[in-house]
Amino acid sequence: MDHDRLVQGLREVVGKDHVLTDPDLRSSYEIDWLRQYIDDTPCVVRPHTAAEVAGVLRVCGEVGVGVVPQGGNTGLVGGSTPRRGAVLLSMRRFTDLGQVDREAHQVTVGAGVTIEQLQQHARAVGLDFAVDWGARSSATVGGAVNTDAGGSRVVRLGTMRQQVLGVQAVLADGSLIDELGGLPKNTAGPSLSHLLVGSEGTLAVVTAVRLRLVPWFRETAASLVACDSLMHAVAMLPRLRQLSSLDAVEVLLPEALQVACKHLGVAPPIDPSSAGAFVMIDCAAHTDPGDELADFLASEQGVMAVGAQREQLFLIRDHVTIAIGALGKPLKLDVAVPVMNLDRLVRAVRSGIREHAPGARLIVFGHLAEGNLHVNVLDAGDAGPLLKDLILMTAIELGGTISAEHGIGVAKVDWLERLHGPAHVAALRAIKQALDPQGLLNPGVLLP
Ligand code: 2HG
Ligand code: ZN
Repeated sequence: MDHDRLVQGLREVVGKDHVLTDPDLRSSYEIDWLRQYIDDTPCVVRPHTAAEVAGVLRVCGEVGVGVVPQGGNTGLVGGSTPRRGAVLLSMRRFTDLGQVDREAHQVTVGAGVTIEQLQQHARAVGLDFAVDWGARSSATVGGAVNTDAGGSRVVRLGTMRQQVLGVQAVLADGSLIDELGGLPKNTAGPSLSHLLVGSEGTLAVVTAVRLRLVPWFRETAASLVACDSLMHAVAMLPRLRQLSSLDAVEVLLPEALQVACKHLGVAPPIDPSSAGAFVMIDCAAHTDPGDELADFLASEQGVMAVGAQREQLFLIRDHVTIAIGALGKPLKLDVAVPVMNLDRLVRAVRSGIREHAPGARLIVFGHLAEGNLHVNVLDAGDAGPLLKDLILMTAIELGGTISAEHGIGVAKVDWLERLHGPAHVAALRAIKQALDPQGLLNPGVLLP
């Protein structure tokens, strides 16, 4: 690779202030927030228009160097940190917040807008954005589109895929796709925008997104419910789903509740060892949903609802990842299975750990309604790779997936074909080859 030609070419496209070659300036882009994935990049380039992205791709194509797009750098699977000498393409300058279209309940925003900025922008006119999770203040819309982010409100409002009406994106050859028209009905052929949702930066660079907005439910009521087992928690779902104000159903197994409270230095709302699973139910509506939630809790046999402030519950929930990260580098997996199989999944994981890494610490939490568990194993030692395979293969065998919301990144490429089968992966490969024959975009991610 001709380093000088690369840097000079990129400077001509974005200006010299936006090509960072100094190691001190590059360093925060070269490592993810949980310090799991680290590598060097020759430079960080920070365009701020789609035309500049096209210019960056042209220069990188000419020099023959890959491009890793990065948003808020909150990913958990190594999908947006540099590798293989690729240029790091930071999308954080795409911060345009379009005017909210109140008639259509839609807005167009730049890929570098954070989820929190988007929520605030929508709330300023009485609307809201549907997808929400703990990293909202750093995670960007572009990253969320590329991973098909989910978070806590999927039970009511769906994942990122259901919010995206269309995208503007630059293809590897520098051409532009523009589907920002926002038509809810448009059957003129397959949607290229939706092909890009979940494509993890391997097919195009998303620069702007047209998004659906939802009503802002200002009245809320939440409860932490202690269940004797995970099975019992799952058994609540049919009746829970009947609640018209149901907004989120999160689950924390005792260890998760314990580590988050300890990290925050707060007393747990209930003794973590007193139950087998804790379910956080969040209700939201235009009028106080407290009665609806209270009626549900009163009629549900054998559960104990803990009186706690909603803010406190969310604080605890949003800190589980950070608390685990402070204890070490976990084996971190994001799997989902049909809810009826959740208990079998956890049993298999526990027995695998007992057999192969008895000293390891298992911390499980996640999104109950989607059967999505975050399986974190601390101190797995040499058994890490074996446990990873065991957990991912168990999820597949139970009819589930190896990634529910974090993506494949570099962490799970080896399991993609085992999940989808050869025909599916061959089709994905053919699409990649057609759109990015040089393999410029996010090399090493998603496809084996
Ligand atoms: C969450 O639900 C995130 O908080 C992070 O998806 C999950 O740390 C994890 O494993
Ligand atoms: Zn999650």
